[in-house]
Amino acid sequence: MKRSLYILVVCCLAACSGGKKPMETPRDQLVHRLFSYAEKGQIAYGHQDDLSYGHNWVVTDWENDPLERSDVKGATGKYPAIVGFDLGGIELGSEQNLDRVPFGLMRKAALKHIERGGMVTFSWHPRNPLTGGDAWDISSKEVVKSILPGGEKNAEFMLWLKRAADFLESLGKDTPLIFRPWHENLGSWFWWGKDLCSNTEYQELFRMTWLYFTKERGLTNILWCYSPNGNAGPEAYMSRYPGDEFVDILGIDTYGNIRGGDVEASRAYFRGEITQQLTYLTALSTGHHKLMCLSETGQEGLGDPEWWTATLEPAIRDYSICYVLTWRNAHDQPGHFFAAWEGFEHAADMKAFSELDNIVFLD
Ligand code: BMA
Repeated sequence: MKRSLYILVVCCLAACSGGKKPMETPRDQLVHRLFSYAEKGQIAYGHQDDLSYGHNWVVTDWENDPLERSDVKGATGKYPAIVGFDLGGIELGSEQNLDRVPFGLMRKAALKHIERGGMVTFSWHPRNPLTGGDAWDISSKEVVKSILPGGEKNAEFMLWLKRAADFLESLGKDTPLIFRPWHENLGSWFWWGKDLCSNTEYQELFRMTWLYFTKERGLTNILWCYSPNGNAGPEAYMSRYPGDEFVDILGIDTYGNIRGGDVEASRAYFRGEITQQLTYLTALSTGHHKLMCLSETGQEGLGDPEWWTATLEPAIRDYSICYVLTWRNAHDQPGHFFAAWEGFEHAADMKAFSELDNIVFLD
């Protein structure tokens, strides 16, 4: 479904909720901000870990660092509208996450970005609670079952949820944020993935997480994003959907790496994939009255010189996604980056993207 119909539905929903105007919470403000992008045909741009490190730098003395550095700012002159962070490691009470970002820095960077007028989103790659391995340890199909109520690891896992909730709560209960747990659930590379637990077990895990954060901890400032890998199609997408009560944003993760060294063919392939996936996501988000986003994307290494303006933007411009987030620029893996930086040979293309009327950066 194209933008005009989507907007009509969203406006009707807004009108129907008329009558007495309740006080707008910071969470409501974030919802309205995201919906207003859809209304205006705009898409907010986000980058994972943007303020904590970049392609060849890392914040070390975070307590004193002004957190002004950003690869995206270096390339475009502007900060991204959204910054993504990952909680992986918080469950063990670690000082830093799986990518060695101190949680103190994460908290400071998230609050700083919000103070600048930006938005924040959190993903989570927790360790495997049954085997002790990492999020990618798929050696057992019993993991989700073991952490659900009645399972041998339930009590321990509730402590993991507590630690994650403690961290998010430390940002302030009035701080609106997006939380995107249990992502890419239709592939089988995480312990909560497709072949690793049943649909029902997955749904119970998502709901249990939501219930703990929302009802037990009162973290009603959170917008919940459900973000499967998008290539599995609409039936699969909904087969693990936890339910409308537990989700605010429908997301998909889809990457566009260069295939077989052929830039043109890769562009066509990515555009085809995005068209197919955002078409069904539009229908679902309209039907379920949800926001939608491209929760993770990017081309590792940006070998397509015009990835931003000739590949990404043409692929997404006709869809009312409220944001698109590209993945991280690792400081310790030279080829693992998804945004330009100052001095990168194709940086001008990302700058041109940042100047488009329909793409929102932080001014
Ligand atoms: C993956 C890679 C890993 C990283 C993980 C969590 O996609 O970037 O290097 O540890 O995300 O951020």
